[in-house]
Amino acid sequence: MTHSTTLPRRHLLAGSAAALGALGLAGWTGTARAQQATAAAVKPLPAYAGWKTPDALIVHSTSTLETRRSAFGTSVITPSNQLYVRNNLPAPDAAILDNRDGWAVAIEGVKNPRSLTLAELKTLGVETVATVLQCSGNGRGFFPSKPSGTPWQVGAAGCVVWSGVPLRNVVAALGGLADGAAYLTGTGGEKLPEGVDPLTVLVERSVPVKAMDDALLAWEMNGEPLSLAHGGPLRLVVPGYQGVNNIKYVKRVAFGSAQSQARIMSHGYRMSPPGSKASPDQPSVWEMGVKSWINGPLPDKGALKPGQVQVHGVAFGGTRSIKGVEVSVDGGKTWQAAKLIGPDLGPFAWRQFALPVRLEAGSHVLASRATDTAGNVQAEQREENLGGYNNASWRDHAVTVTVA
Ligand SMILES: Nc1nc2c(c(=O)[nH]1)N[C@H]1C(S)=C(S)[C@@H](COP(=O)(O)O)O[C@H]1N2
Ligand SMILES: [Mo]
Repeated sequence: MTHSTTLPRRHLLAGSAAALGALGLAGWTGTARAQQATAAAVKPLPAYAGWKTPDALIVHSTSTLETRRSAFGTSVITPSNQLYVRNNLPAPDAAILDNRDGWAVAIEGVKNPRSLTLAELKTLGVETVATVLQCSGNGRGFFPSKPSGTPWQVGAAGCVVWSGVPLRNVVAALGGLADGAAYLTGTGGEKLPEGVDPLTVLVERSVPVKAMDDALLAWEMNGEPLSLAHGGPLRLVVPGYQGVNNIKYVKRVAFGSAQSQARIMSHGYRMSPPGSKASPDQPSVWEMGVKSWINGPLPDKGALKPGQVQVHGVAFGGTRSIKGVEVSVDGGKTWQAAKLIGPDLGPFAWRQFALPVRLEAGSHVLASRATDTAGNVQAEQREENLGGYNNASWRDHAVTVTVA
C-alpha cells in the first residue's frame, strides 16, 4: 500500500470511480482495472481510530483493523497507531473520555463490594507490564476450512505496555475475596443495542481466578492515556490470556463461583471441534500458547538479491517466557537456533529473534518455531476448530521468498 495519506480515502475512491465512469467500461485498460481493484480494497479508517496510521493497517471492517505483517518492524513495542483493533460492539461514544477520573467500576465478590472511580483506583497502587495483546482469531486466515469471522493473518496482535493498578491491590483494599471465588469476570461498558436479549450481545468474559495475580486495571498504554479504541478510560488487562479476556471500558469486575452467562462466554470463543456445535463444556480461549512468526524478509517487495539476510520475527509463550526460537529456511526440514535480540520485557511480552542466513537464487520457505521455558514447543499443525481460534501452527505461519 503506497497511497499518500493526506487525502481522505473517500476522495480517492470517488475520484477513481468517476474517472472510470468517464472512461466507460470498454475504455478500461488493465492498469485502470488494477488501480480500481486497489482503491476498492482500501477502506477508510473508522472515526474512533482515525488517528491510526492507515498504511500500517488492513481495514477489514469498521470494527476490525489488522497490523500489516510488513509494518511490525524490529523494536519490540507495537506503536499504538499501528496496533490492531477488534470491537464486538460499536465503540462507545468518545464522551466517556471527557472525565476519565470519574469513570466508575463496580467490584463484586469481595468482602466489601463497592464501586471505585478511576481517581480512587489511582491511589491503590501502580504497576507497569508489557504484554502481547492478541485476538484468539489471529491466524484464522490460514485455516483451509475458512471459519466465519475475520480472516486475520498475523496482525491481530501487538506487544504493548500497560500502566494501572494491580487487581489484587484493589481486592485487598476491599477486604479480600469473598468465599467461593473460582472465576474473575469483567464486563464491558458499551451501550447495548435495544430490543435484543442483553446476554446475546454483552461483552463479558470470565477467566480462572488465578489470573488475578497478574491482572491490572489499566488506564495507560504505551505511555499515553488509554485511547477509546483500546478501551479507555479503563481496561481489564489479563496478561498471557487471549485478547477477548482483556475487557475494554470495564465497568464491573466480579468474583464468583460461576462463569458469565453472556453468549460470548458460554458459546463464543470455545474450542469447538469441527462439525460440532459450540457449547459451554468445550475449552474457552484463555491462556495463549507458544507461538512465533517471521516478520522479515517477506515476499511482498518482490524477489530478494542473493546474499545475506536477517531473518527476524517475534515469539511469545502466553504466561511463560520464551526459551528459544529455531528458524528453518527449507520449510522445516532443518532448523538453526536464532538469537533472541532486544530487551526482555518479561514473561508476557514477546521476544524478538533474528538469524543471519545466506540465501542463494531460488525459492525458500522460511519458518520459525518457538519453545517456552516449560519446554513446550510450538506445534507444526493448527488445532482444527469451528471458530478458527488459537492458530499457533509454525507451518501455517511460514513465508515463501524468492531470490533472483
Ligand atoms: N468491552 C470490550 N472489550 C473487548 C472487546 C469488545 O468488543 N468490547 N473485544 C475483545 C477482543 S475479541 C479483542 S481481540 C480485544 C482487542 O483489543 P484491541 O481492540 O485493543 O486491540 O479486546 C477485547 N475486549
Ligand atoms: Mo478477539
